[in-house]
Amino acid sequence: MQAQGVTIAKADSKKVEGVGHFHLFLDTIPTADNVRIPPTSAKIVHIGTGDSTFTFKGLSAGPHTIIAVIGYGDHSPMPGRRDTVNITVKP
Ligand SMILES: [Cu+2]
Repeated sequence: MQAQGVTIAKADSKKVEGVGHFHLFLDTIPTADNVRIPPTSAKIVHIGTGDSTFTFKGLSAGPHTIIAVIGYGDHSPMPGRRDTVNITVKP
């Protein structure tokens, strides 16, 4: 994943304009821009290390939707900073 105009960094509980980390929502509607992203679960991932890669393992065969949302260090979404990828896992 890449982000333009945003510095990807470790989650540090701070809300600094232009600095954030990736969140992935697997087959799940992302939280609204004014709602803090819930903790990591089977379908919501915070890549709070500042990395830009993540591998979902054990996905069932068939179509899936992953929505990436950049959130600030305090895990609140950056408005308008999201993108969607549709994938199909082969059996
Ligand atoms: Cu987060």
